[in-house]
Amino acid sequence: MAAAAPKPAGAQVFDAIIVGAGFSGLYQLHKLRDELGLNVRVLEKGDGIGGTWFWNRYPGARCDSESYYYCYSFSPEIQQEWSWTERYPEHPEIRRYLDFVADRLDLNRDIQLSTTVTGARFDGARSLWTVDTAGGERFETRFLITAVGCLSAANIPKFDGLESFRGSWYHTGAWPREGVDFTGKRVGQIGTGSTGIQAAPVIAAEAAHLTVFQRTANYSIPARNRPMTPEETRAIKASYPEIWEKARAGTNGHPFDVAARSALSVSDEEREAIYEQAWARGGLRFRASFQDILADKAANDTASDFLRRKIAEVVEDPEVAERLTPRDHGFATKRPPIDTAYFETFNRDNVLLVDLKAEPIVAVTERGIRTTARDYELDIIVFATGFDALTGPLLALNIEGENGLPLRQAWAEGPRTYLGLQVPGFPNLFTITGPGSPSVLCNMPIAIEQHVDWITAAIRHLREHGLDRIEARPEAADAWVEHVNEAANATLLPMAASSWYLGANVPGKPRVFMPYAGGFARYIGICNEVTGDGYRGFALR
Ligand code: N01
Repeated sequence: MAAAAPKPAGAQVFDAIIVGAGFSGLYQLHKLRDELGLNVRVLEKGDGIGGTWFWNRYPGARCDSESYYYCYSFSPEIQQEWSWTERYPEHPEIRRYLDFVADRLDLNRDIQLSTTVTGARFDGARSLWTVDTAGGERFETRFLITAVGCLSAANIPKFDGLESFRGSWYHTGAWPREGVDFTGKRVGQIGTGSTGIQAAPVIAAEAAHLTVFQRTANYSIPARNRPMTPEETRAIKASYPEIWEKARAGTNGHPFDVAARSALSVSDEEREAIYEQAWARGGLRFRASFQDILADKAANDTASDFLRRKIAEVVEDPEVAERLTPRDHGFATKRPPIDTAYFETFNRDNVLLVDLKAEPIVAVTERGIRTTARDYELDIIVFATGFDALTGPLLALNIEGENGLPLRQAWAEGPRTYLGLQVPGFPNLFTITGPGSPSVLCNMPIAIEQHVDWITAAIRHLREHGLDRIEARPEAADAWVEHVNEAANATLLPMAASSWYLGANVPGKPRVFMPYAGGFARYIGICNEVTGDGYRGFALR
């Protein structure tokens, strides 16, 4: 390491600044501080740790991955000491888990809460990042690591008249800590993605009336949540090494196999029985029923048809069932939600479905929502309208790289990264689960761990070789972006025109398929190869 340059008055100097104290920031702090001995500060916007789970406290918020593998794998002690209570953890339990980990590893002393990063600039002459915060603090650091999550910049559609609404409104991703009392209220919920599908049944049970404003009908698989039994927990704890091995060897970082058979290789009766079994078991594993559900349109049609029939079976009013039935995209080409009694909710007397394709929203008024057909009077509006995914949280940091190049300008045509880890022109900036990495197509904690381990090893390498800088080469990033596109195009994923994977949910956002769809195991292999080949595609000096 070169000697630290003199600091400007007032700047606090660290070896590494990590932005965000969710799953990724906590683990990155542990690795850099406790393994490499660096002087590290985590800057966190919230007044508590937890990242995604700090902000997403909406009714019904629960992880879609199963609890026993939606957690860290790096510490055998932690996984033996912690026990999950339910098949899918609810948001408070995930926060309790992260608090437990933070206490266990004594992380809190290096986390600065209520600190919003407003800008970061790279000083090429000194190979240092300057980081500014909303509170007027300035930090200097060799390494800047974003741990801001992929789904943390709320997408609040710009409806005319929202400011005139006399009731209250909330975005699910910035839910008030104290909760929202729906008792006796007329509630309007916009959005039927994974979040809206979790929230609607819970809101409907509490509110006087719920109107669900749906733009795109969605598939959903029952979660079939239940308490964990002590026997299950014991068996899981005894087999963690195999569980993690399987998760790393798979496509999506989940510890289950995708069946090797094609949906088209079995008889209609056999296929139906397989889908019925997967439906009864519940959860994201439904898409592992056949290996070609996301690769072959005809195979995908069999799953989509099965799920459409299920909607018709569950929803009593055939017209409502038809409006709830997705016809414009195949199952799992958008992130598949899982639910607890979502379709059943539309059988309730106090729930109304509004099809925004038939009657788009014109404006929010003082009294509610106006569509092209009529006015809906509401006391509360819930925006379950998703996020400016992957790029949004990074662009919000106002990062400027070498020669003052704003990240926003570098990404004007869409994100350009090498391995989703680094951006050319932004030395020593690492983006945990950045665009171009498996990230949101994966079980997040294990994808995060792989990135953090890679970043830690790269920084260790620099230090051991007396180097200051690592930077993605432009030609390596170009080749990677091309590979990310090829990987997406080898699947049916780009077919869903309204998918947030493509940025299609945010008006004006470049339409680029952002996560790496080539599979987690393959991605790990590529990262390891790059390292083994002397950090191929990175410039080190
Ligand atoms: O967001 P979404 P989400 N007018 O973008 C609609 C993760 N997650 O928060 O499809 C009207 O999927 C939009 O309509 P359309 C998971 O990865 C995880 O639900 O764009 N409607 C859609 O219906 C998930 O995929 C978990 O036509 C508008 C909805 O709002 C990701 O987060 C739980 C609109 C947004 O759906 C995001 O899910 C929940 C407009 N102007 C989420 N703009 C767990 O694991 C948007 N919509 C716990």
